[in-house]
Amino acid sequence: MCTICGCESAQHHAPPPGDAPAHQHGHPDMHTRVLQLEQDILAGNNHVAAHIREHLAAHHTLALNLVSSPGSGKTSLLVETVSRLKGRRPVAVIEGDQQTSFDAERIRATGVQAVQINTGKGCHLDARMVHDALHDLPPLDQGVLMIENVGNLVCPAAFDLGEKAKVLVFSVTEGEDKPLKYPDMFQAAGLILLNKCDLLPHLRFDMDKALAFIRQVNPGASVIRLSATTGQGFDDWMGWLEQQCTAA
Ligand SMILES: Nc1nc2c(ncn2[C@@H]2O[C@H](COP(=O)(O)OP(=O)(O)OP(=O)(O)O)[C@@H](O)[C@H]2O)c(=O)[nH]1
Ligand SMILES: [Mg+2]
Repeated sequence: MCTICGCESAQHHAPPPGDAPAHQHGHPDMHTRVLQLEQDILAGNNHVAAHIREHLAAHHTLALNLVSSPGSGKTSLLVETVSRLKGRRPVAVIEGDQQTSFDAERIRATGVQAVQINTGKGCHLDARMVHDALHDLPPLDQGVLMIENVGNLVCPAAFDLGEKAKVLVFSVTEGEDKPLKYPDMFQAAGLILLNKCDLLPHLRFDMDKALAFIRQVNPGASVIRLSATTGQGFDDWMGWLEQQCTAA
């Protein structure tokens, strides 16, 4: 575990370029032991994630892991999405934040069930947390489980939560350079939702450059441009969801 932020991700322990390995602190065996610990943590996480995936497959439930930097619009997107889904399919949300139940309350206001996980000093959800939260939800046969991860473009990339895909919410207010600055997260994403497109007229956001950067790190990723505020692009997003549900 990282003593800086409490995170268990391997990324934190990568040596800075041209520098001594992070966390080595002059002890020859320390780096080896840290790497071994990370491998054990990730192996343990993957074991629980595989169990979750089996459980969800048995119920034909589509699970998506929403990741982004803080404030990109994950909860806003989910509020609009679950409002459209409810009544058509069983749907529930697991919310991850370091503190507060604000996001779960926003989901519950739509009439959809939500479980809030507070990670405290942790900067991402792990499979054990999702596993425990599933005990507080009914089975979602032929339905959808949305998992909103902690806002963070680094650590959540490394942790499998048993989801079908990671959906990356990338808002146009963040700048077009993010795919190259945080390539692990953009590589891990099966779908990228380019959010806050209603603000494009007010921003200097180079759309062509952003799309080229996404292609550079993840040539196979689908990209949907939308706005959680105006609903533009939601037909494409709901269509993608429906396809995934059918496949599940
Ligand atoms: N203009 C505009 N604002 C948006 C859009 N989506 C979200 N916002 C605003 O962006 C802010 C953050 O939205 P949230 O949905 O809370 O973002 P989040 O990713 O869930 O944030 P964290 O959970 O804290 O990481 C809020 O003020 C939203 O109203 C959008 O499509 N357009
Ligand atoms: Mg949120």
